[in-house]
Amino acid sequence: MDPAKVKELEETCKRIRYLIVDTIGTTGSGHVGGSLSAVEAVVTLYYHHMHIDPTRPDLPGRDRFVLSKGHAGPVLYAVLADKGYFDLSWLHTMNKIGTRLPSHVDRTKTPGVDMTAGSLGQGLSAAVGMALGSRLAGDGAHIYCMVGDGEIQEGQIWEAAMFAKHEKLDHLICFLDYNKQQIDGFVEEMTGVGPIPEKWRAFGWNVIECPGHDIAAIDAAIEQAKANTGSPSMIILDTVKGKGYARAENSPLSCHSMSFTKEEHADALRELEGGLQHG
Ligand SMILES: Cc1ncc(C[n+]2csc(CCOP(=O)(O)OP(=O)(O)O)c2C)c(N)n1
Ligand SMILES: [Mg+2]
Repeated sequence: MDPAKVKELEETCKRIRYLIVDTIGTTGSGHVGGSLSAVEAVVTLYYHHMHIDPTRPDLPGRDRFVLSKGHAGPVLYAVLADKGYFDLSWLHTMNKIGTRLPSHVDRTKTPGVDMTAGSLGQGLSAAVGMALGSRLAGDGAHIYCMVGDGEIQEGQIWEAAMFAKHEKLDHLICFLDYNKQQIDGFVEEMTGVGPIPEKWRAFGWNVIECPGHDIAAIDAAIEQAKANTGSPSMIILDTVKGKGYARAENSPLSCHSMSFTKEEHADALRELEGGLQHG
């Protein structure tokens, strides 16, 4: 990726972080930590890699993205709104009565959301099914998925992993948001999931370890995954939970879901607005 594009996407990430925090701040509480840790990967996908059309969310043969860690809805909503799938004003309705943006993603409610998720462990299976379906249809689509590091404690993840390799689903590219925290503690202290790369390799996946907030590195990882044949790919993103918003980033183990007073919301917007390029 050329440096100008990297710079452009870094600016996009700042805008997306602002929208995430504004969305959750307006709602009053929400999943700040795991939304902010995923920003660079979701932005690199949606603004550089995916074959999609915001004016046609149901475009046949489009690439798909399954946000298996469905509680991180705000990152996907911010990206979809910014890309024009729906009006930015929808972000201020998240989780309110009658909204089309529930806190956990729902494909029946939101244009551009490819899969419903929230019950952890299920999304990867859905992505595997999509990848198999796409291969049968011969449409050449790439199916992207993102799981959390706590989420991979779910047994269903490993059933899906085994089947994806068995079927040689090389158009399935998954990200693991390795932010080291889950809802109530550090992942390694709750039920250890390591060594993570070795486990995915043992399941036959093409494993790529990647600094998770580095756009150029994420882009290179996706390129490598796209070039790989005969096995699905797992891109392990070394990330920071709450990245880019000081109150969250500095509150390990309490930024999974945070509440916002009106004052905290205003302070957060001032902090994040400071980094935006104007004009
Ligand atoms: C099956 C299931 N069990 C429990 C939960 C409650 N829950 C929501 S988020 C979360 C922690 C997820 O941690 P991780 O996968 O590491 O996500 P991240 O750190 O990216 O937010 C849990 C336990 C759930 N949504 N689904
Ligand atoms: Mg986590």
